[in-house]
Amino acid sequence: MPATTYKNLIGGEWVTARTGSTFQNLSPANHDDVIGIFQASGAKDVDAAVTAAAEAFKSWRLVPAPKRAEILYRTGELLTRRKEQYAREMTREMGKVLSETRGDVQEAIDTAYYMAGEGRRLFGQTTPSELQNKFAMSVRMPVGVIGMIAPWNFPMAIPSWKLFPALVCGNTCVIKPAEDTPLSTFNLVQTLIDAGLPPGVVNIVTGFGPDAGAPLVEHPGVRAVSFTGSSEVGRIIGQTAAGLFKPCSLEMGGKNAMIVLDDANLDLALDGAVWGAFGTTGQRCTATSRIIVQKGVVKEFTKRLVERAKALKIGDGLDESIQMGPQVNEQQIETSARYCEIARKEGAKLLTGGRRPARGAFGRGTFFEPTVFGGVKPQMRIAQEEVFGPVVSVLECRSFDEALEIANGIQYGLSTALYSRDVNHAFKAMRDLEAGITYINAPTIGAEVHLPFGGVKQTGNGHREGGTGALDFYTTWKSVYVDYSDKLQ
Ligand code: TXE
Repeated sequence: MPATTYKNLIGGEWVTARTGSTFQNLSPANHDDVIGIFQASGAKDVDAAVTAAAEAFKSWRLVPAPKRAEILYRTGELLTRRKEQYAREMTREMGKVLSETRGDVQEAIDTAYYMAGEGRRLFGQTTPSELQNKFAMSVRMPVGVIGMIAPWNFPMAIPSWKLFPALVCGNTCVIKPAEDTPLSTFNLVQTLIDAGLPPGVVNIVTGFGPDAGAPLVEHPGVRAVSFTGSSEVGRIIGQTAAGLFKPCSLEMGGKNAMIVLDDANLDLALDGAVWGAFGTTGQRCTATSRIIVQKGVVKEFTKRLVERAKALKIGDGLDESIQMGPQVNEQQIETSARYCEIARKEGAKLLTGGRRPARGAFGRGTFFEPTVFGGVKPQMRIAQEEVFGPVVSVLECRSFDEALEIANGIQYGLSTALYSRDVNHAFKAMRDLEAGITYINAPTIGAEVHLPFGGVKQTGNGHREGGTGALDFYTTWKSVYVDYSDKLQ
């Protein structure tokens, strides 16, 4: 069967790119299964999409927020019905196992319902005025056209974190999905359309970062930019947006620490470590990549972690018995292999994995073995830099205070976890770990959509997705004074 060609969505019409170029998207599990042919767009396509979004904004901003919210609610209902189909398509295009892609779609459903609820809140404030017979309030206004640039690791959840709050607040959007996972964005946006979203309110432009992403950031009609991806690209986008005085939300890397103290429930900590390090094949910004283990249990913990890593069944995520799928593309495999080499040279001990599995059953799929390094020191690059693959480091510490120092000794600050039965340690960890998220006796992954998501230090620039914090990015405050004194007071 010939591969399906997907077009850009601009002003409610499906159109080919003005560049005349396309690209093919292949499944990472085998590199034979063609997911589809997508438009390799350029600046002119972006311009057309932004123009359509600006036109749609004129009427969308006037639709009452509870009515906008009804479309999101229906989107949640339709996604629920389509969950299995979309999860399967996501596994094919991105690689992570079915149980996880079902979770990814579920997160979009949860976000749809949560943000639908916000349509009846979007609270502003009333404030006393300094003067008699004068009323003062601050109200939330939509920002305008929002440019969104998405990554591939949560191909439906992350676009939903951006689109749904933006829409309920009355903005219109142009989204550029990651080149590895455009299909899931199409599925999400098609669902919005089926739920009643008017033409032009969401526009999709597919293509590569510098060709389609950069013009979106630079476009004068785009009033704010929301980006999730690498630190390198985040820095470029942040600098461009700053030069244009454009609000910009950046969510980037992590090097997330899990601390395991001598008094921890080791079985629970091991479950958390395996899930945190190898879930999504380690390709989460919240993935557990450093496990800081206290001296008394480090030997036993490491031995059992290696056994668990070796026992993981890897393969095509469409097979329900598979526990870890491929990495998303060749570049990610090369990054994992490169960091394993760096770690070895720095003196870390490779305990298992560290390579692609022998081709055989894996064909041309981009697989990498679950990898554990022991004897890692805090200053080694493997303990400092994001790998974004199934590679985890074990570091030994003598005390809780030393564990905190190691955990905080990095440039990132996204997620952290503490495994301990000591309530004092739990509260100190909550207070002292420099991170946007801290879990106590739970893995570093597992965010819920109604809580703020984001990090400190170089993980981001202070904005939060999820929770009501998202509304702060997608609205701007207007102060309104109503003087009913009939005179200049
Ligand atoms: O990210 P990129 P990649 C990290 C992770 C991973 C690394 C590389 O460490 O190994 O990034 O992944 C678009 N102007 N994360 O190369 O390049 C691009 O088309 C505008 C962490 O996939 O940052 C895509 O849509 N846009 C992360 C998006 O940016 C540009 C999730 C992300 O791609 C652009 C993914 C440009 N100049 C990767 N260049 C997380 N925080 O979860 C690229 N893009």
